[in-house]
Amino acid sequence: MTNSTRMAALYRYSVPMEAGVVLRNQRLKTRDGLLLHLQQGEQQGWGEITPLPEFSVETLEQAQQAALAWGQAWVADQSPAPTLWPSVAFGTSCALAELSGQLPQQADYRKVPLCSGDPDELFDVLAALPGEKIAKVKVGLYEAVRDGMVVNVLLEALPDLKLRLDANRSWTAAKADSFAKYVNPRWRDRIAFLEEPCKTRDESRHFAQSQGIAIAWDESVREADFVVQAEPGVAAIVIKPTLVGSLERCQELVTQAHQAGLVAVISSSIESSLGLTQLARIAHWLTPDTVPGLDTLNLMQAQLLRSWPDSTLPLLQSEALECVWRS
Ligand code: OSB
Ligand code: MG
Repeated sequence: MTNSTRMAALYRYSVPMEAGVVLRNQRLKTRDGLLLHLQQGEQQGWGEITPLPEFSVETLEQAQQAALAWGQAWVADQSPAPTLWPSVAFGTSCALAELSGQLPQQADYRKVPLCSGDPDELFDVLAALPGEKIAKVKVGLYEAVRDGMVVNVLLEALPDLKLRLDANRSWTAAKADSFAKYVNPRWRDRIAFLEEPCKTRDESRHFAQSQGIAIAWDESVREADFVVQAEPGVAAIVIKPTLVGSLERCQELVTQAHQAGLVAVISSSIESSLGLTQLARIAHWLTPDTVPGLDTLNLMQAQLLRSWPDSTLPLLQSEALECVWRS
């Protein structure tokens, strides 16, 4: 065996979720995904391939087939054709970047805590946050008026607080305006951004300009006709690598965002701790000035292979995973 022999393995995992994690129309009982392990000589690299139900275009079965074909070609030292599925492109490119040493070790483990909007809970969470007091609240799940009042109360009660909000395109223009009506104009610049307020991009643009609340693109970033550009009222783009694709594509989006004067936020698609810690490294590498949106580990009941600092969740090793292919 020469020093450069390539070996690979693909593992499948299924980790129970906390009760009540709902994605759009579906309750997520377990998080099911794949971990790819590449070895070449002394080098090795891992990558996570975990399509997100309701968000990814590919199913886990499709991703598994594509990952297997990619792995077989890689081991045979053919240049594997670039894979089409975003989750596979992300996981394979991460494994290669670890193998080659391209992905730096240093990570940004700061959190933007995902909050329910309960002010008492948020007080405790923020008291424990070192540095920048920034939290993320999902809106659009209940009445827009109620969301507006909650946001207003939080900003009024906590003068150092900044908020990221996320409506996941749930509002009509009228609903979005009824939200804004309850947010005191004096606090609006402490909303770092509101992700995708309205059903269409044009409605969201109009909302941002007329209400003086900055918005961010998330879902839009993955649409075929999306172009990264400076626009009035747009502050940021959210990059979810598992949904976007290869590390190279993510780098390109970050560069374009920074050139346009936009913030780029690396964010989770509910990966395991393996993928999440890689996202923290990617964030430190590509977006060192921006706190990434990675507060999803606690939605899961276990960690895989690598632990997130200070997490108390049990850590499972590769022996606990199902090996679906080994070269
Ligand atoms: O809507 O941004 C979303 C996670 C999975 C699927 C969709 C979303 C999310 C998050 C991740 O909100 C956490 C974050 O961005 O801070
Ligand atoms: Mg979002």
